[in-house]
Amino acid sequence: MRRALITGIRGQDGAYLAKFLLEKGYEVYGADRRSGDSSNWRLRELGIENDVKIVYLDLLELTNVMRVIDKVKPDEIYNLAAQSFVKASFEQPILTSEVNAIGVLRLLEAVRTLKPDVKFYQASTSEMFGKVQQIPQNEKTPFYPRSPYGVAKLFGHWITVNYRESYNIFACSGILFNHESPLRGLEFVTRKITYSLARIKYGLQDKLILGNLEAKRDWGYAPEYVEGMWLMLQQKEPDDYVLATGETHTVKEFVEEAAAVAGFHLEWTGEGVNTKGIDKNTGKVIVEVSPEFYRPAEVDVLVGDPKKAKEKMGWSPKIKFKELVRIMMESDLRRVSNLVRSKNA
Ligand code: NDP
Ligand code: GDR
Repeated sequence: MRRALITGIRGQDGAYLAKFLLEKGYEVYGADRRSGDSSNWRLRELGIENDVKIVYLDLLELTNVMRVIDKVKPDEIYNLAAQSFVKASFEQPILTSEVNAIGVLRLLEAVRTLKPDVKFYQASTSEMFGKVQQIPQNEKTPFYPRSPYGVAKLFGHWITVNYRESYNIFACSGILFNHESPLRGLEFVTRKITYSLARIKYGLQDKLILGNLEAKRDWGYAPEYVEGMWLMLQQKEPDDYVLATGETHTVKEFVEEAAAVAGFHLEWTGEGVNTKGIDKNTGKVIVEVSPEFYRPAEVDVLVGDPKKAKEKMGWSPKIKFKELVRIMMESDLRRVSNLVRSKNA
């Protein structure tokens, strides 16, 4: 039985990857940093809460990381743990770098010392492209990160490449574009949109307040992306791959599509921070913009080219923008409706 260690087990990708690997027959160890709210809700929603073996691991502490690697002796490590919210990285740049940059190095040092034959996956990101030099972006596109998050992840990417080249470790860096799902954290724009619109629909909230509506992202479906992570570690040679859909849409388009699924009849007025989204069914303003949600430096447009992943690993995403929005919006409508029903019961 192959044994996998997943850091970031309580995050979106950790949960989907754990489910995927359990279905493949792996023994799955999930590394939890024991934060105040070590909530199991994602593992519970996927029905695997009791199937994952939890170990305590914080990427900030080298001795802790070493003991876990020594104890678990995994065949594969998926390093998904990170301070993953780009906006917060402007407020916590040092913590973000400790976790997202030096944290990767701590893991790799532990691997080099204790388990050099492990297969290692690093969760890299399209945020490393930042101020885009080329459209679409592929594995050869130059990097120009635009946030402390992106800069720290770039270190994580290069140190992974460096340990592969220096010590012959089977280390892969997956450069993943945004991927979403009903298990996405509420701070990220897609889930914020679908959850807020569902709450507005059921009378629990008046408005959805967003930042930059013009940013463009290449949004895919998380369960398909975790399969791509696993495929990288099953190849003959370690390498780096872009996973993306190849489509890009604005935040505004995401709101429009989600609003339509939720049964609103959205009409826009104004521009920039004065933009308002009015529901024509009721005449009420349901979307507004606030500078509070803008970032000091923005990544304007991301669109990935997943050609290499398709040619070398046979990976290609099936769920594209419209279907993704529908899945997320319908899931949040169900969630909020159940909540309202249980409150009224
Ligand atoms: P989440 O934010 O949902 O999950 C990240 C996890 O990392 C959380 O469970 C968090 O723990 C854990 N974590 C944070 N700090 C530490 C630490 N010091 N030590 C150990 N664990 C820690 O992220 P996603 O699942 O969305 O993303 C997974 C990875 O992929 C991240 O590295 C992210 O940066 C990267 N990525 C994500 C993309 C996406 O679109 N989702 C795209 C490209 C890359 P806790 O639960 O306690 O907060
Ligand atoms: P991102 O995701 O920064 O791409 O990082 P996020 O959903 O936070 O932002 C996407 C875009 O939407 C704009 N935006 C808003 N964002 C948030 N969160 N809240 C708002 O109210 C809002 N209004 C507009 C943002 O400015 C941005 O342009 C995600 C994370 O999962 C990273 O960990 C991962 O590496 C990248 O995706 C790929």
